[in-house]
Amino acid sequence: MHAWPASEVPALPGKGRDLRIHDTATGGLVTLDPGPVARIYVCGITPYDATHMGHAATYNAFDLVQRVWLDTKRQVHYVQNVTDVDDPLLERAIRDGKDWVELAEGETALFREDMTALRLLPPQHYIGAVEAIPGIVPLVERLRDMGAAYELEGDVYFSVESDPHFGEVSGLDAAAMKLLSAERGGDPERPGKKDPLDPMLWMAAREGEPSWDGASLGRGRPGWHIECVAIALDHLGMGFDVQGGGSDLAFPHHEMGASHAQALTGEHPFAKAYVHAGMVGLDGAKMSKSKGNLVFVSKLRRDGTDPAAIRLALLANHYRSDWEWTGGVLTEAEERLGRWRAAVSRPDGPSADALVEEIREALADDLDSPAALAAVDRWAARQAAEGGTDEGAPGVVSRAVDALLGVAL
Ligand code: 5CA
Ligand code: ZN
Repeated sequence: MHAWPASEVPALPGKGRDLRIHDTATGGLVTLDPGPVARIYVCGITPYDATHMGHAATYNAFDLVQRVWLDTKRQVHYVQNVTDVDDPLLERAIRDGKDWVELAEGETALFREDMTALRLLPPQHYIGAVEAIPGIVPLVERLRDMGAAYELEGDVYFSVESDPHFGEVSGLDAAAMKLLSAERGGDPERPGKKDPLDPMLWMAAREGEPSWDGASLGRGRPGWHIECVAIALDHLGMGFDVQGGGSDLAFPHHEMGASHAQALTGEHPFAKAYVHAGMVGLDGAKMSKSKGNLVFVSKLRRDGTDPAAIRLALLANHYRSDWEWTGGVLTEAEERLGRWRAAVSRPDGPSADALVEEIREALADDLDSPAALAAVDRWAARQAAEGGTDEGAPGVVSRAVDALLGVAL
């Protein structure tokens, strides 16, 4: 699949700091030490509804990871998937009397537009589940042939006990895992499974549902976790730097994905850090397509909201916190954008050298974007109150805000 156009990232003088970030698997902060090419996989959307503020917040967090890396003069190899066939997508297509392919293509196109408007950097590889099927089938066959997977009434399940590291990503106990598995696409109650937590790798063709040639597996479609594993292994290999997504993906999705990959390769770990963004809520509940309590990026854009203000609203919250979207969050962001634009539109101002370092330091410290915004606020306030004589300063601030925060002033 094609991704979306990249907005240019201005190079800044000097060099950024190495990123220290919270890793779910260790439960603490880790300083990442990527090679000259940092490798990141971020789970993409299931395209059955438009991009909401929760999605945008999560993708914003991983965009910051890349901007910090780029500022350390590394290249970034970024891979994202699109879950363009799965139960929720097929269910929504039936509910709305739509063709599932058209639904997926339409929502993916809208997602690309939203990402472009928000200036979120595109992945180099943007891969759909359907196009990944030829790579998924041999992985499932291999897991089965090595005894890490088994068949149940034509479906194929992964055996979680085949990975000695199973459980290390989320750190949850069996009871918590069982609960979350039932809530998030698993089927712990299905009779005949070796372990209630075992996730499906390949689902045999069902009447009235799309299916593909699965060679020795028979016709069917892939399970959710193996989709991301096949794409990540194909484009990044084992031991890549960051696996990213919202906190609702820590279990089962990232736990199972890590186990699939570790069982397949005998290597550990799948990713060096598992990074999870908090959940954005609306009216006291997690914003979700299934609940329908959504604020869409595309709707705000249609209503004339400046995408830079949407982006500032996301940045005003720390990526790991759970927060509520309100009209007030957006109004505050619009006011801030106005102040910043006024401050950089003057021909000179107070020196911005210290400011660039403050933004760098804030972001390198577990992506503390609220602290970065506060630093720019202080410079803008000084500019408004007393101005300055540094002719380069407004340009430096514009470029730093663009390069490090993705906001065009
Ligand atoms: N296609 C799978 C991943 S392979 C999926 O989870 N798709 S999704 O469309 O449901 O979510 C896309 C991303 O947005 C995931 O990282 C998910 O954790 C994140 N996300 C979903 N809802 C919210 C929310 N309310 N707040 C923050 N992030 C969210
Ligand atoms: Zn995924």
